Amino acid sequence: MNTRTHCPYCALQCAMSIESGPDGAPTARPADFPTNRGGLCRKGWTSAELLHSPQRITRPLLRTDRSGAFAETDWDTALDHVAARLAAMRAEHGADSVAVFGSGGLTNEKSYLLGKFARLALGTSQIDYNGRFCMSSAAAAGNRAFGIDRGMPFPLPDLAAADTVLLAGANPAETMPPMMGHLTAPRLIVVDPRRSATAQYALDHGGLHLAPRPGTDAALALGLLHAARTADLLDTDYIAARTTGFDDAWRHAAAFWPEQTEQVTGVPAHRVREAAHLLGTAARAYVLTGRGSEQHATGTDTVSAWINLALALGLPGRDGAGYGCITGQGNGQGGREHGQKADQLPGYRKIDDPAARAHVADTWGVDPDELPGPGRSAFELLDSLGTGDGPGAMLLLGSNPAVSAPSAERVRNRLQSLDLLVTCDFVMSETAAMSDVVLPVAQWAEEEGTMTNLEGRLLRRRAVLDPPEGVRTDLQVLSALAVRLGQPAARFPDRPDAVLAELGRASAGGGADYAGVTPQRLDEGEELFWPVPGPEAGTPRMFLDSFAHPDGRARFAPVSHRGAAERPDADYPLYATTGRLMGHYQSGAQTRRIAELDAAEPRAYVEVHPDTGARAGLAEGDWARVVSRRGAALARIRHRSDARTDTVFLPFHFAGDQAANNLTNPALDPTSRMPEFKVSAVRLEPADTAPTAPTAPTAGG
Ligand SMILES: Nc1nc2c(c(=O)[nH]1)N[C@H]1C(S)=C(S)[C@@H](COP(=O)(O)OP(=O)(O)OC[C@H]3O[C@@H](n4cnc5c(=O)[nH]c(N)nc54)[C@H](O)[C@@H]3O)O[C@H]1N2
Ligand SMILES: Nc1nc2c(c(=O)[nH]1)N[C@H]1C(S)=C(S)[C@@H](COP(=O)(O)OP(=O)(O)OC[C@H]3O[C@@H](n4cnc5c(=O)[nH]c(N)nc54)[C@H](O)[C@@H]3O)O[C@H]1N2
Ligand code: SF4
Ligand SMILES: [Mo]
Repeated sequence: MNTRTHCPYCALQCAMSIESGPDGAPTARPADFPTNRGGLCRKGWTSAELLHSPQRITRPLLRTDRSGAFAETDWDTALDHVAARLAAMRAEHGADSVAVFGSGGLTNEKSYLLGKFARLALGTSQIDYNGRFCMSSAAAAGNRAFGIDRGMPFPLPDLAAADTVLLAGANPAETMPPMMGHLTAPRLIVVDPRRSATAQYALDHGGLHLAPRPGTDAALALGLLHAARTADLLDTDYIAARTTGFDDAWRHAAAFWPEQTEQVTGVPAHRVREAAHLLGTAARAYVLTGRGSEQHATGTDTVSAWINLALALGLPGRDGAGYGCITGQGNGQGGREHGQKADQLPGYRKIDDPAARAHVADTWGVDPDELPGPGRSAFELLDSLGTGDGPGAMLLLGSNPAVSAPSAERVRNRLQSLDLLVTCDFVMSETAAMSDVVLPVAQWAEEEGTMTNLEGRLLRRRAVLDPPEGVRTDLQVLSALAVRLGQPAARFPDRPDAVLAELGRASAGGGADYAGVTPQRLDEGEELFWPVPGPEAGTPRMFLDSFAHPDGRARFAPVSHRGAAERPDADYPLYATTGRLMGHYQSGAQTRRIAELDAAEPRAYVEVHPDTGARAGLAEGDWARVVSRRGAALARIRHRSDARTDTVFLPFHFAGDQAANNLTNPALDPTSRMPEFKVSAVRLEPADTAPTAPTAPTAGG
């Protein structure tokens, strides 16, 4: 049996080995790999605990009455029940009455098979996934500028040779700690309304922290472009030779001279000039964006504004320079390529492109007319559930939207109104706890699969343990359901290698081409960055010769600053922004069940400037109600004297009445359909009660 695999959590996909601890229980240890170089964060170190947690679900759970308790059942009963209910729903209300919700945490094989399951076994167009909440704005802006979306078009270790790196809305010191080993550039510029751990690191190492008002990054990027041009720092040869559209883009930036930029963003004009100088005079510079810049109703244009800056300085497609978006979930990159998205077929193909439909239908052995068209985006899909228009049943893998979706109370009501909710999970997440059927699945270290990390690097997660008895893999569940829904078994293989081989064929010739990826090549340690169209080497650095648009040029986007969908006013005078802590992952479904992580941060808190707290009559440690137009979250006051006085910050890892998403605004970006997780207008009030919700529901309740 192998011992080496990769972490279950984020897109860095740190390598680890699973060893037998002193008590015989599996324990994770770091292993060497180019992204983590023998490091792990706290979540990685403790990740093996969930493999043998008493909170693990190991039997299918079923209930016929949503208000009643779950009963354990056998697999045949559970799968027969689910297939019969789905088939009945489809017969009565049509194929689109059944929805599928997937995840950027799923392996490439699962993502691919899930998309195929939706389109063929269910015939539904109603599939989307949680990556819509994560990567969609950066993906849309990357496609627009470069003609293809590979978040980081260069290997991470390239960053070590940089002179200047600008990080906009990313906090890797907490979200990807081993990545800090690559961020050794003498000048780090961190753009974050908060003095995040990464911003503090930059200040401690001779860099800059620019702290704009939440939702004003586009203005700051335009201002930096303005300042760089005024100081004659633009790469005019590159602009002429490798891009189109500069003049139109410049027309929007022309209004953002540094003093005007200060007005809109609050970043002092001299800091704007200083940052432009550091970036523009560096021989090797990178611009990187994270969710802080992207999770806005203007996220696509905001990322475009950052890319415009990078293009004007001549960075993308040059060795030792570039633009990249820092992908989030374990398979945030691969998960957005192989057909879980509402508008997509495998290989990053568009579902409304006749040639793409013909290629994929041919691989699947069906007529192109059998493939449904595009469906609804994640929030729109969740918001339509159980309404007259929307699906009445949903199958969900790898997400916990009862906690992580915007305006979560509204989403919980929609989930509650479904006729049938089926969740595949290994723990009783808040969403699983609302389901009719919970199917217990294997965890990362118990099954084989490939992932595509934040650099577009393919890697193989190996099974290092057997799953507990009674547990099946997601692929086995999808295959068994497909057969019960009348599909030929050969069309839904449940062996990961067979699915990968088919994925390779389906993606061949597409943007994200995996045709040449094989388990053998990965096992032999070959470094494969997509596209990998055949037996030749992959593509570690993209765009060195040309961009992926037909004319080979990158495109400036003519974008301006629009600002947040909701601004503070007399009733809701503060900005609330949300994000992550080092010790919890996402909705917390996994990490709140790990003793050490739960003990470190067991409850929600809200970071406030002491003066802001005092104005609301709140002191350090008090329980506050943070109230927006959507709802309220309970959180304990945590003072930060370095915080902006107009902005509070809440981590979104907690559930029930401590869920930050009770507040958040589902205003969607017009292009990417990304919700505005990073800006809500709120007020603070003393809470009259401490929270009531259990932080972690257990099996059965
Ligand atoms: N510990 C931990 N690590 C994780 C995860 C986790 O849940 N926990 N999740 C993984 C996933 S899926 C993702 S997507 C990544 C996300 O990784 P990051 O993007 O680093 O994470 P966030 O904390 O969401 O946001 C980063 C920063 O954006 C700032 N911000 C808020 N509003 C604005 C704004 O208007 N402008 C700017 N410039 N910044 C703003 C926040 O203060 C925050 O410090 O992390 C991955 N790694
Ligand atoms: N306010 C606010 N909200 C946010 C964000 C924010 O910054 N602020 N960030 C957004 C972002 S970037 C993201 S990525 C989302 C993430 O939020 P979610 O989509 O809720 O992701 P997780 O919490 O990771 O939920 C994963 C669930 O699937 C299970 N799971 C894990 N792996 C597998 C698997 O292989 N198979 C199956 N069947 N189940 C599995 C886990 O046990 C867990 O219950 O949250 C978004 N929500
Ligand atoms: S940085 Fe990401 S991949 Fe690495 S150990 Fe932490 S959670 Fe796992
Ligand atoms: Mo994410």
